[in-house]
Amino acid sequence: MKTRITEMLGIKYPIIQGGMAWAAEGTLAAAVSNAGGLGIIGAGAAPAEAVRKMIRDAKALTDKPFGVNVMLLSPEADEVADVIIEEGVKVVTTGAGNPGKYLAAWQEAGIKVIPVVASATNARMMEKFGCDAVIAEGCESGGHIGDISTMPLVPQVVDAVGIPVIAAGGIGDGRGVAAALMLGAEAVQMGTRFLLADECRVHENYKAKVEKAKDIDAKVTGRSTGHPVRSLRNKMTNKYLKMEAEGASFEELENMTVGALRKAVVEGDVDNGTVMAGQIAGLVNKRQSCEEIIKELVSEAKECIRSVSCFAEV
Ligand code: TUI
Repeated sequence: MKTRITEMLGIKYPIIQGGMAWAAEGTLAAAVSNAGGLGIIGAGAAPAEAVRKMIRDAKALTDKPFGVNVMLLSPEADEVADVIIEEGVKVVTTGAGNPGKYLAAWQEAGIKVIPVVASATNARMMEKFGCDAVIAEGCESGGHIGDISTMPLVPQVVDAVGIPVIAAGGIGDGRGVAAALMLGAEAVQMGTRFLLADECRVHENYKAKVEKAKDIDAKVTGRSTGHPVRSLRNKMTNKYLKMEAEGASFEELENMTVGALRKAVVEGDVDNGTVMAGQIAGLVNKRQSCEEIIKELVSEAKECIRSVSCFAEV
């Protein structure tokens, strides 16, 4: 399964684990990289020194390449950007904004820079800035999302740029991987599936909530505030959506979500916390090691592509 992405990143399979804030630590990233994918540490809003520790944890567990996701809304982003260079990280993905101000320093350090984009226009801009690839993330994803879903987004981004495109949003098994490749993507990024990985250390209550979720359970809060976030339906989303429909103020709504991801991931309060997960959560219900997940994704995707190859003969 060679693509420009596997070649660029030095990985065996075109599978990248999403850099989920709080959930994607050094242990998960190293396990994914050891299994032949690309593991990503999610810096989220963590202080730079905490990110440095996660990077060192990953280095102790793998000699394979791994990446760090910089969440650009984080007040710590400037310091995290420096730590990534100091620690010799090879790949950076960015989310929730424009990474422009960090690009020159990262590129000078030889880091591959792969921003998440939510539109073809944004992808074109990232290519012009000199980014190495883009992740086209559809709004099926968990967490902070854009407006366009994966099926229309990926081919439009593929047509808009010459750099390789990684598809994300709504991909949970080998069928999704095969479909993304059909749309012109050269790798996939998956978050929700890795929440149930043995090496992912989110609270047991969080895992159980993802395991039990149905297709309709992934809701979007914050459309009115300009910070739309997809998470699993619970007491918090019910209250938030009711207040949002009643026209609550930006401050009232934002206050409900401050620290809420940590509450769910670390404390296991999946009623009042934010249980970020994508629309594919309904399909994600197996506890497996990262190695089992990646092996299964690859064999399913291959089987899927073989099963439709008859179309090439007519
Ligand atoms: O970043 C994500 N997903 C995230 S970040 C996050 S942390 C958080 N915690 C609490 C509240 C809010 C966030 C949780 N999930 N995905 C990548 C992503 N980036 N999705 C969409 C975008 C995006 C959107 C607009 C990227 C760029 C963009 O515009 C670029 C520009 O020029 O501003």
